Amino acid sequence: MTTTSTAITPELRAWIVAQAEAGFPPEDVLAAMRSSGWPEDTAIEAMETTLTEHLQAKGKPIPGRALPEPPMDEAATTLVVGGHEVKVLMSMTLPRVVVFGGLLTDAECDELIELSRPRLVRSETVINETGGSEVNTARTSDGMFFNRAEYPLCQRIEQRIAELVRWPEVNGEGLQVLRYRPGAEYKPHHDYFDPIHPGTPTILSRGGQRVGTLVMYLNTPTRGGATTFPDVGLEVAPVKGNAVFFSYHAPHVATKTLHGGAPVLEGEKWVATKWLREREFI
Ligand code: PD2
Ligand code: ZN
Repeated sequence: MTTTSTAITPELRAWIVAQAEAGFPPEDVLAAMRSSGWPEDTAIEAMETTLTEHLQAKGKPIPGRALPEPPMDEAATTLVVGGHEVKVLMSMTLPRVVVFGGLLTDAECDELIELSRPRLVRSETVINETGGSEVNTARTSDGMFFNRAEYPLCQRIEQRIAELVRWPEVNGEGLQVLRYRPGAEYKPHHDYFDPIHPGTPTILSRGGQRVGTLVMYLNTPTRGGATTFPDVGLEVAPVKGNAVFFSYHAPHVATKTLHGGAPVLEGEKWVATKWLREREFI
């Protein structure tokens, strides 16, 4: 890779952004850069880097950048993934949220619970300064991570998810299982990693940003435990086998993907979470 970043001075960056915001097409901006002596490859890379960073900082989508997204274009009420029927129960555009019915069978939910139960430990949250993790009162569940494809069950679910949201299986983190006891909750947060935190580059070195989340409900608590989206007043009821999917095109509040797990009031709540990264998660 060429290292043009040192050549992109603040003045050049400001000029490229000003041209784009004034509505000049990229070809014209490139032509102007070429005629002031920039080699074509360097000019293209400088433009791409500058405009991507600029859009990302403003929380705007980057044209041409793909996101996980279910095949909703046909407005079908049922999606068939790997021979398994999944219902579309609700969808919205901002935040991008889709609620699925029957993503997991009762037997799959029960098996995930039993495989995870002996490995549960108090859940931790990321330490922003270092990229490490620690116990935090904002998250009072117990949890564990499976490795990707650790059991045939995990692999089957991972394949189904990959097909459902059209995102490579290898870009997924291993499944996380959480158990919330009565009173336990997960206070509202974003699942992406905030670029302002010093620990973020370490986290991003394994597959880049998170771009999507799927929370799958493994049981139905008697009361409480909804997944909430406070920016838009949405509450998704935790119903065994159902799942809520949401995607975020940038690590930015403009995605309106602030979400939380409301306190469980009666019974337990079990979920499995699948986080999707930009690239292969190693
Ligand atoms: O359990 C939930 O509803 C929930 C809410 C918010 C899970 C997550 N976030 C998560 O696993 O990121
Ligand atoms: Zn979350």
